[in-house]
Amino acid sequence: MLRLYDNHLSGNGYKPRLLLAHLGRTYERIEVDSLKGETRTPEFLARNPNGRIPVLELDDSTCLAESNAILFYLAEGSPFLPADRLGRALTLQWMFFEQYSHEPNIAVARHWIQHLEMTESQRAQLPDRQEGGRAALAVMERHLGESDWFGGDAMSIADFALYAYTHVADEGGFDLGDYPAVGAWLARVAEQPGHVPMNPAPEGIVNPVGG
Ligand SMILES: N[C@@H](CCC(=O)N[C@@H](CS)C(=O)NCC(=O)O)C(=O)O
Repeated sequence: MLRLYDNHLSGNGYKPRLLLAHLGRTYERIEVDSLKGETRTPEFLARNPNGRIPVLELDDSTCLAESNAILFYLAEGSPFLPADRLGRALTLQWMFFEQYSHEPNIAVARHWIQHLEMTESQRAQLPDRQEGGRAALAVMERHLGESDWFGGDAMSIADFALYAYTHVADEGGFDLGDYPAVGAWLARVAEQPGHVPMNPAPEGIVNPVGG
């Protein structure tokens, strides 16, 4: 059975949880608490030398890290990964945008504000991160003025990748009211059959066969 090493507060962990829910795949969910050092133990580093969740462990014990690589792996052959060459490349384009321009600003601002006692250095960097986050939201707003989805004509893993931290961006000090097309897209993603919320994330076996 697939096993997902995850943390219930993590948007990066939510990405595969959301896709697995849409796919109706059974998996075992293991909660890992980085604040207790559980991502840096020798056992965990053997699964991901980069010491971060999410990690997907396959039936043969192969471990796959990086949320967007996990999405790409799981979506193969499903409607959430376009079949055509350009559609796949556009999907990846938005997933790389998420990792370079969106997550390091929006997720990091949220993490600092919500889950940590900020250090002086983090407090000093926060306005720059928030400015970078607003720039990323503006890029999304512009795209959504012309298209309902990221990466193609239908919802794809690019939408899951971007949804994870956009829908909680207010927790990082972002006002989503400034981005009406982003707000409409968030509602569109959330109303799709198979959607699950980020919290509370279930523990143990999820989507059991016949369950
Ligand atoms: N680029 C990675 C980022 C993963 C990441 O930053 N994970 C955080 C939780 S959201 C983590 O495990 N941090 C624990 C640590 O740094 O020890 C991905 O998309 O999976």
